[in-house]
Amino acid sequence: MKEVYNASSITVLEGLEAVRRRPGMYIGSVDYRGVNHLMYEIVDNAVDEHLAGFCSRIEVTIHKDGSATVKDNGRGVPVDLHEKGVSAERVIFTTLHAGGKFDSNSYKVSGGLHGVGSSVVNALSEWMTVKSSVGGAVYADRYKRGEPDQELEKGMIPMIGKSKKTGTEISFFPDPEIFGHHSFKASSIKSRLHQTAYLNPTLTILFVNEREGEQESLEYHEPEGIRGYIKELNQGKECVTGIIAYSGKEDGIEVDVCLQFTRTFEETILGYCNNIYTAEGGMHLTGFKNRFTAIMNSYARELGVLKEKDENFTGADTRNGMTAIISIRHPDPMFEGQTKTKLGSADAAKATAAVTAEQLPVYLDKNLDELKEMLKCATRSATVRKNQLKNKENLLGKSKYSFDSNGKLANCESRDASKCEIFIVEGDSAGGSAKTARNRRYQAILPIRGKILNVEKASMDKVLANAEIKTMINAFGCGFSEGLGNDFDISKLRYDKIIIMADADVDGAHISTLLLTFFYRFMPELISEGHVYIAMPPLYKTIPARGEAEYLYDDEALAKYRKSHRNFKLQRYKGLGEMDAEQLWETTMNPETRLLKQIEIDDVQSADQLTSLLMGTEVEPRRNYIQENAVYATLDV
Ligand code: TSJ
Repeated sequence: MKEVYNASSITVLEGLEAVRRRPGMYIGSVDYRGVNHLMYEIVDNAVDEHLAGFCSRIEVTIHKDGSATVKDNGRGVPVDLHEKGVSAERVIFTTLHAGGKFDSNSYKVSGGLHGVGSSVVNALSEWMTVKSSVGGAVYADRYKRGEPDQELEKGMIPMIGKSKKTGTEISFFPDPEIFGHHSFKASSIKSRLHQTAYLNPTLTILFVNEREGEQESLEYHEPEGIRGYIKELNQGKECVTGIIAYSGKEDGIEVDVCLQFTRTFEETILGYCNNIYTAEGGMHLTGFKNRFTAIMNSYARELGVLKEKDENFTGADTRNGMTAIISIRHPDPMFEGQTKTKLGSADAAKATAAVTAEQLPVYLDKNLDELKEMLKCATRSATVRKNQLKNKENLLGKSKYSFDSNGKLANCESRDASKCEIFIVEGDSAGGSAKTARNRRYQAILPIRGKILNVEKASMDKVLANAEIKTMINAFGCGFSEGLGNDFDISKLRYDKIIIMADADVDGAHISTLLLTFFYRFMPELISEGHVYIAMPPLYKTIPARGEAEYLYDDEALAKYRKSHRNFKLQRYKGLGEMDAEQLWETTMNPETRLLKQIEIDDVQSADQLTSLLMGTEVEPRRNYIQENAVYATLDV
């Protein structure tokens, strides 16, 4: 072996070993989400350089071979000699948690793995190359599975050229020994890059995908900032106010707030701290919400919307219909919670409250009509809330514990929830076949007809009055939650898997989207805990003169099959209803052979994308999902 290590490299190797031995500890998981994590960590370092004020452009490329390159026009990773006479670059890429030591800016600003660092990505990459352009020269270094792959002269990494520009270019290949066949999921990367662009209005991010069948090049630049993000979030909804935006600084904490009310019963508040999405919320949201409630109640009394005898609006009342983004920059944030995505710093609450108290009334005093619309939203919520208990009793009634409200559910025999599945099947005909085909011990069938109500548009009362939805709530057994109350208890869920089974056409995709929207709004834990799946029925069955029949899932697979087979009959399935019970079992229900797509929150968040994905207009992404989830399918036994 080459002697490329000095005395301190033993601990370095131990560190990298630890990362490779327990990758989940550092990046969460080793499926495509882990692969994407690597990308985010690298990109976040470039975003930090932007936040430090030295980088305006980041280019992200996914290459044909599955590697990636991230390039910025910042100052370039430092290459000068550092401790023990080794280039700073070496230390950065081989030492766990090296990041902070090199940060000259006052705070660690970006997100990702909260500074776990480029050395983790390096350790989990089959290879990584680093190019740093600084001081008129370009320097290059390379690694294999985190270990340096070239010798240094006097501790310096070699100069490979000259450049008037500065910047950093990192390429890496996620190690198949760690990630198996999993690869980057472009849709998630794109949505995250777009989000980063919204949060950094002077940054431009270029995304290039060179992978076969996915080729595209996109530029994200959002000079309107989070205001533009609110526009995107509220696209297609009826807005009852303009976009209310204000900013301020308190105790060294910068606060940006943007909000708008829509005519819905939804509350969507996204919080960020130093560009990190705080999925579990935290103090910045608490401060904003508390002050917002107080301000609205005080206006409501002033304007006579609430009379003396009336109770105050609840916080949830005042946020009914609100879409908001609260983004703060904190010099030393404290993250808590299960996934370290909850902001614990108490001074953040003080800051968002103070800035809101100072700025929001300035806008509302000037826009009285919008204020009145906001108070109407609160009033509607209060009315529903007051009727809610009564409504719930009336609508779900005593049938809450009886299993089926309209007799269509064919339940399974087992009461062992960990083994039970429920198929929600589009159409009575397919529902009938599914009932015949199923393993009745563990598989329940709930046929639904036509299109269930669109819960994004309908009001609470209507949603709860809908027969299909009532049946689902009753069947699942775990209640539901919504903006105005929370009865949901996932421990009561009667099925481990909720499997949506719809045709691979426009209508089928629409039904799936509506169902997912319903789960997302009213039982989000079902999705976040991984209980929701979509069955992927095949489009074709080939029956060759010799050899075994095969099921094909898209046109591309058929084209490929045609190349290697001549003499065969082809059966095309137009819909689930056309399959007999045996075919339905074999292709779509048998845990040994079926393909399931496990739904994740980010699939549902971009419902538009989901619809086109499910419709199969984009063949390649659909096939990727199927391949990705072929693993789930085989693990599904
Ligand atoms: F993750 C990573 F380390 F691999 C990485 C770092 C990846 C990418 C795409 C970019 C970067 C990066 C790091 N871009 N820019 C920098 N900047 C610095 O590391 C840097 C440069 C100069 C100074 C200074 O104080 O002079 C300080 C820093 C942190």
